[in-house]
Amino acid sequence: MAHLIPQTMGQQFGRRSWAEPWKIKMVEPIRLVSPAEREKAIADAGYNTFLLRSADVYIDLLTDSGTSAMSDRQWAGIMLGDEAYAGSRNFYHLEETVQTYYGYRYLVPTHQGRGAEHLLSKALIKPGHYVPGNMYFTTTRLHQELAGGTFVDVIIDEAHDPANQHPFKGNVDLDKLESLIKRVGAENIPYVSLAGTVNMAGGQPVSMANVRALHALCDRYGVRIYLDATRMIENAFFIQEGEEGYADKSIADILKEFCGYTDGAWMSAKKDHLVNIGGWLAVNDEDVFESARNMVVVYEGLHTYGGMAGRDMEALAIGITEAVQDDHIRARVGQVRYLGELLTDWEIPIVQPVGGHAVFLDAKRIYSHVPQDRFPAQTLAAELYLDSGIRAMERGIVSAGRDPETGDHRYPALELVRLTIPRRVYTQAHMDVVAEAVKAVYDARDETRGLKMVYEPKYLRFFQARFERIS
Ligand code: P71
Repeated sequence: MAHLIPQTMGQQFGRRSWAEPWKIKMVEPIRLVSPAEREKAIADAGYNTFLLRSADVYIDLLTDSGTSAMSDRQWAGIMLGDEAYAGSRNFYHLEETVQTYYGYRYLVPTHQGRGAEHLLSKALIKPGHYVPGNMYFTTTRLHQELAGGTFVDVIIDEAHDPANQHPFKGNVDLDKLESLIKRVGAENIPYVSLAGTVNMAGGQPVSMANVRALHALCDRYGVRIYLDATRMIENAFFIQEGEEGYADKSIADILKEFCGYTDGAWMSAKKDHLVNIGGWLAVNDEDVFESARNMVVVYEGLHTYGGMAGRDMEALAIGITEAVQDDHIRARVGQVRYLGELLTDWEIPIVQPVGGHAVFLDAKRIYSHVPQDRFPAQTLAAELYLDSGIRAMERGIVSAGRDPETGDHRYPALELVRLTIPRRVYTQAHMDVVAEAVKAVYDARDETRGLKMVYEPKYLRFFQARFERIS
């Protein structure tokens, strides 16, 4: 056989390679457990990857939430924690950093994203209200519903089609929004719930043109816009790369301009901000601030820590400044894209274009012979673990839950498995292992029959539901 000359990825694509803007200073050993151990572990977990023990997982792509590697600067910040009950200096550092990069006036810290969702939903939503949004997120919609609101999806239709190549699939469909406003009245819409990027659509971004037009529309009707800024820095990268007029603007400038079209934001700092725990709510409206600041002491902690330790707030403030660096975000999204491009080239159905934080496998197409009420995405996540000890997350019918009115399953158009990439944690070799595992499971797809649900909790069922194999 002729000797093959190996080529780097860069050479294969006819360009010079780029690398991450960091080097590794400390490592956490991981190991692949045996096939028999994996068989037992996933059965014990009721075929639900949320119920696996992480010691049984080899490469953990369950989520990018709280799983990032902190920098040496952030760890140094941990040692600067001011654990005073009230008025910790780390709070003021955090407040100033959020004001600098996001531009909002007032800050309320929370333990994580859903704490902020809870405060905002309670502050603004009244029973009978409608909350339009660019696709639902599980915790966000639940808090809106618990406050008495009804969520209405106003994302563009392209977002529900995994093969559609629209570059800004997170965009709001302004016609859908305007007809909702006309139908229910602006006074029954407390705010538009805008997310950048859109997690459940595949990590898809919102364009600057769209948020600008949304702002103009909402201004006309007197409707506020609140932003789920959880992965907004990743969203800024897509604007810089793909939207006319932004190639020469910094990520920080794009982020600030985008936020300027909104009235406030909530944040799960466990994503973009490179920390393991934390969140916040930031608003411009003094009344909303007053209300949230009063509630935070009931549900989270004093208004200068909101459930975080002083050291957490310091690591978070430093994390924000690292997260908005252009070279950081290029490497982060670049790694996700690398995995996505491998799978695309091998013709494995994934959500296109590849989003910011994850590659989403299209379980509906991969297991086209498994009906949706046999949970194709749940099944695919279990099969991936069985093959290679890789943990992914179902984002389909199990995540969508039941309709509160009818009690039936909601049947979402997207039936996906999310391979979520933690920030600064895995190498290109890990991505290769993952890609090969997906291919092996894909090649064996015809043997799979699906699952049946044998236990279903009332709220956010995907976390704790249990399944059995259909044979
Ligand atoms: C993710 C998570 C964490 C999660 C949450 C629920 C089910 C499974 C996993 C959390 C988000 C998010 C967006 C856009 C608000 C939250 C809540 N995502 N908005 O993707 O993605 O934040 O987890 O800090 O409470 O794995 P929180």
